[in-house]
Amino acid sequence: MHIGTTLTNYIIETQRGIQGATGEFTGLLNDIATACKKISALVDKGDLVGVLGSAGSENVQGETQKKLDIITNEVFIEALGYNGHAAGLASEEMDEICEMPKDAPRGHYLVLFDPLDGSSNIDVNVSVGTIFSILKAPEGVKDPKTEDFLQPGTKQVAAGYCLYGPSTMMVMTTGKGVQMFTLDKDFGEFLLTKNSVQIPEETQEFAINMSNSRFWEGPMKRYIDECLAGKEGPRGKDFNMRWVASMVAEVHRILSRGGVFMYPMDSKMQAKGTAGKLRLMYEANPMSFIIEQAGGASTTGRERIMDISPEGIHQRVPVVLGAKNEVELITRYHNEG
Ligand code: AHM
Ligand code: MG
Repeated sequence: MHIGTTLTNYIIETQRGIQGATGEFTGLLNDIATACKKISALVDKGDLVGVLGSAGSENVQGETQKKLDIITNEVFIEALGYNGHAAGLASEEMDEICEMPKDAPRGHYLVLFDPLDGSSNIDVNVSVGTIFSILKAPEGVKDPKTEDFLQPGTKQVAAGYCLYGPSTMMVMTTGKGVQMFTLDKDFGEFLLTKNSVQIPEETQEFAINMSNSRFWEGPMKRYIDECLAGKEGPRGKDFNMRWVASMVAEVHRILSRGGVFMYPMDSKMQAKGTAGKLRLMYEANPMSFIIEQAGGASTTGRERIMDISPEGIHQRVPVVLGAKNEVELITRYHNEG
């Protein structure tokens, strides 16, 4: 596919390669692109249209919601609920799976999304993003229930994110590599700007919230200590560190110039009875699909993320993803205990 082609053309071409495809998948990805364009416009305008700040409510995770968390969630439901491409929707911002409009036709796909990831960044004008994961509804299921969404990441038919940064970019995979599209705001279309993105296997850059270091488990402490020891340490090279606190921006940097991202398990979470910070269905699985498709790897430290059989729609997991060799080293440290 040539650089500069539209996202719509790209999707139509991709679907042509799938036997028995009906155009529903193309329609669905177009709906997602429409939602992301709307969110991009809202994020761009920010304070001019009064969308910044707290909404004064909490989501199912007990986190304070921003006004934009709620608005962007509605944008997604509006764009995907009525066109007959999705069978069901689930959002990080909603306790239960979304009730689909009674009078609207239904498609065959399940879409899980985090409409505005990294939203703590929105009020300080730092990059945020949308993440989505697409599964097939089980055969014959017209009105999917929560358990129909609980499929391992390996079952995803597509996943992607939209990064609202200096440019708005849509990055996605349908299992045939990773493509990057940039929104041409004059033209109103996402245009292909990078084809078949690959992550270098080696890196000298890591991303982790260092303020949690005293709570980490031994293997994670060991890995970071060795990175920090630099040229004189066992790794024999100096490392650089970045932490945007916006997973979409973090993953995008790794796809663009390499690196490894970690949000590991820690004793603070253990004490609260949670199994990690990031959500398996809305964040970890879609990002793992993209990273693996770009030649990287993704694990909890102990198992491949996409192999996990989900137990709950809002389940959390530890996440280590990025450069293959680094992820393998971190996995080895976890296996050694
Ligand atoms: P959110 O979905 O509530 O925005 O939380 C997810 C975000 C990730 O984008 C980011 O990697 C992480 O939370 C940052 O967490 P912390 O503030 O603990 O560094
Ligand atoms: Mg999130």
